[in-house]
Order: sequence, then C-alpha cells, then structure tokens
Amino acid sequence: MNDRIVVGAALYDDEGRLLAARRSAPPELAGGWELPGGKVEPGERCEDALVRELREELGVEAVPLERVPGQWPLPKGYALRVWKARLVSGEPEPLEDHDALRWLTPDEVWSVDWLAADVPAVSAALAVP
Ligand code: DCM
Repeated sequence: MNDRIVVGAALYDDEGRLLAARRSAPPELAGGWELPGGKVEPGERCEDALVRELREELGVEAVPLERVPGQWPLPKGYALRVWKARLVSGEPEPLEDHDALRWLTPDEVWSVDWLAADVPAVSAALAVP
C-alpha cells in the first residue's frame, strides 16, 4: 500500500518562504538539502507520517495541504511524495538527521544544493499555486 514511500513537506512560513533542511547523515547524503520528512510506517497514512516526521525532526506542528502531483524515485526502491504544508506552531529546529535549516525566499530556492530526488520535487512544488 504505502510500502516504501518517503513523504516530504514543502513547508511554508507566513511570508511564503520554503523550508530546506541539510542532512547530517548518512555520509553519502550529508551536506545535501532536502524537503523535511521521512519514511511512512506500515499501516500509516502518508499525511499522518508527514505530521509525525515534522514533529520528530523539527519539533513543529504542521498541517498537510494539497499533494504535489508526481512521485520521485529514491534509492532502495523508495519513492518520494510531497505535500505542501503550513506551519501551525513552533520554530523549526534541526533535532534529528539535520545540521542546518534555512527558510528560502522564492529568489533563494535554487541557492542550496538539493539532493537529487528533491530537485524535481521542489520544481513541482513551486508549480503548485
Ligand atoms: N530522502 C530524499 N529526500 C527527501 C527525504 C528523504 O532524498 N526529501 C531520501 C534519503 C534517504 C531516504 O529518502 O535515502 C530515507 O530518508 P530518511 O532516512 O529521512 O528516512
């Protein structure tokens, strides 16, 4: 069902900036920037996984909005699905798996070194009004 799905959030703040998170692990991904998120657990809904991951990784409460059309391949047979999401409360902190966070204005979106799978995912997220 939702086997081997990784969910990511195109998380925006009130000023319309997009959150990017820099991975600290594993070594082959460290230093690359991603949309925060993670693996969907067995029996879990994708949107629930997204809320859980943003809580665990960033310490924030967020609401998933619309799904960004598309799905992007990841290593080991996983696939990345993305939702636009709105920050409800909390200030994101890199609590797990990340060593830096940045809120990117529209002009800055391509100024970070996104992980390969996140490049088309970010493009698709920007295309959703
Ligand atoms: N991943 C990615 N882009 C994201 C989220 C995850 O490329 N926005 C990749 C990194 C790992 C895999 O998905 O290879 C699993 O992520 P995690 O370790 O966060 O569960």
